[in-house]
Amino acid sequence: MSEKTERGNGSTGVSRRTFIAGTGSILGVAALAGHATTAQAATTAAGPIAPGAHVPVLVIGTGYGGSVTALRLAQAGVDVHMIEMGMAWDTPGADGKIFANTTNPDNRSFWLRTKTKQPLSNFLGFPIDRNIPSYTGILDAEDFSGITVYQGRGVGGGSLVNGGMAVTPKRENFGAILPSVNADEMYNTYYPRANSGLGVGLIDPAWFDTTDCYQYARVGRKHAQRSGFPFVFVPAVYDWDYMKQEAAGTVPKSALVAEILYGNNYGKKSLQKTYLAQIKATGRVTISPLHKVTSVSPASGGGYTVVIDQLDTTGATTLTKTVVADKVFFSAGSVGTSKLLVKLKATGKLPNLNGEIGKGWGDNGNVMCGRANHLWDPTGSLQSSIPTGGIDNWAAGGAFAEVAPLPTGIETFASFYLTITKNPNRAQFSYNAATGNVDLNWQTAWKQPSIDMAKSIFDKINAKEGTIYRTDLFGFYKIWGDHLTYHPLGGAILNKATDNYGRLYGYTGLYVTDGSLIPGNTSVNPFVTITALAERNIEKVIATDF
Ligand code: FAE
Repeated sequence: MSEKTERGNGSTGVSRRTFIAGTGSILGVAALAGHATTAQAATTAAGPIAPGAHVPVLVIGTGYGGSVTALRLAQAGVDVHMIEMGMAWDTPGADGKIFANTTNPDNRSFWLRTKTKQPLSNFLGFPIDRNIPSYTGILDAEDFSGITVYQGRGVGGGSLVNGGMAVTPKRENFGAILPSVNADEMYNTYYPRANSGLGVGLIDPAWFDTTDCYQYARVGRKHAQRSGFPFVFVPAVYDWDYMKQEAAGTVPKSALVAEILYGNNYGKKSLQKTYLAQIKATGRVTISPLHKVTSVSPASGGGYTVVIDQLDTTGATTLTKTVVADKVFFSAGSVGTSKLLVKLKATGKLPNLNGEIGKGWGDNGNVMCGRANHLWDPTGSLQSSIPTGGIDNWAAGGAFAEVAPLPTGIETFASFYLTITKNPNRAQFSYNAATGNVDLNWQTAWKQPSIDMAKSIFDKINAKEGTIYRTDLFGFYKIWGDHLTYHPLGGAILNKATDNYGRLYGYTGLYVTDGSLIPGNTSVNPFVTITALAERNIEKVIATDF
């Protein structure tokens, strides 16, 4: 058994250990969280993947698609190696916390940036980004020509950084989300399995109605309902009992001290506490953090040659490893998987991938805005970082708006929203031979349909309430946050680039399991659908391909 500890060069001196080395580090996270996980004693005893290794299954990425895949394979008796470019996030920094706070970003906050790139970039018109030491931090703000795509980096993928909103789409919308998938199977079997595996739960409505920390959401509900829009409670993967204890002051706080975007130290049930804890308990899975897959190609004796760069916390490659895997699962997220596949096809490593690779990418119609409320409508200086309600105008206006927090610690009189819209625009990834990079041809102007759909809600609310849009949150006199997405989807669409279960066309033993399978929109927040689809696909693949 090997254990490896690397000390970062950043100000907090965060270190990381391989989660698979039998260190009990996931249990350590649970202990910090002050509540139990499903993890049993660690039985796996292995370090990062060894150069020259020959493994039965290699999974690229440790987000939702990758974690579901690895767990179900391991439970079926298959040994799995997971490769993750980000850090393990299992060891506290000098401040005693694993994750940095949103209001005080440090080196842990961003993936290889010297200045933060906060989604909400301004306050009162002034830029709020600040310099930080470059480090393999947790949130990647990946810039393409017309859009910045936010993604989680580390063991747990997007579950480390996201808002935890765990939404199953309405059944009547499912046919437009995944047209080739049997909806009965999804709603009877795989959505329930995903919700249970993720630990999804709903806030106690009575507590919602009285607690200070959801004053902002109650104002959002009041304004929605006065304009005739349905307000719906949104389930989440937060331990709601823990949040009540946070409010009572009896446990260390995370949602109630604005932890979001850069990780959550206690109450959120990220994959570390759910699927990854179960994975650890199987004893059949090893995870190599700070390892980045750069190439996959057919091996001469069968299977696939996989090239992996081992990184240090400056992002530099310290060792390049070549291994062979009988089967490879691409679970690097919509952007990560699409970039890999597009490059591998264009550079002749996987030339038989079909012409659908890189196509059908969408932003889930994300657009942000704020509204300025009257002085008699305060939204509260204490705001839980976990959103718990939304305004549903999907059928009439193509928009589902989360009532989001603005947890600044002071009264802002602002209502803030992330709206998911039925934006029809789809972009394509393509290989740029001159730079060696993969580009995305999204254009900022393609957000206009999203803005129009969001306005179907907020123009009406503003008219009813006699209020106006905030113009100071995304620049100087700029209403719409139309430069970003949190929800990248597509690039290797199910039943187009792959068969109807994620097997890549053109090769045997190559699979896609993540958000790149979904054609650009889920009508709600995507991770429950990504998880449920991965559950469905891996069940079929285990039954037929192993
Ligand atoms: P993902 O979770 O991104 O995992 C992919 C993993 O692969 C990452 O850990 C990568 O570091 C790793 N990787 C990439 N390339 C490589 C490579 N070459 N070699 C090795 N490893 C690699 O993929 N969704 C919701 O449903 N509700 C929310 O409330 C919500 N809030 C969000 C808030 C923020 C700020 C962000 C950024 C996202 C949010 N999302 C939310 C989106 C959600 O986290 C996202 O859809 C899923 O994480 C995507 O899951 P995948 O399995 O596709």
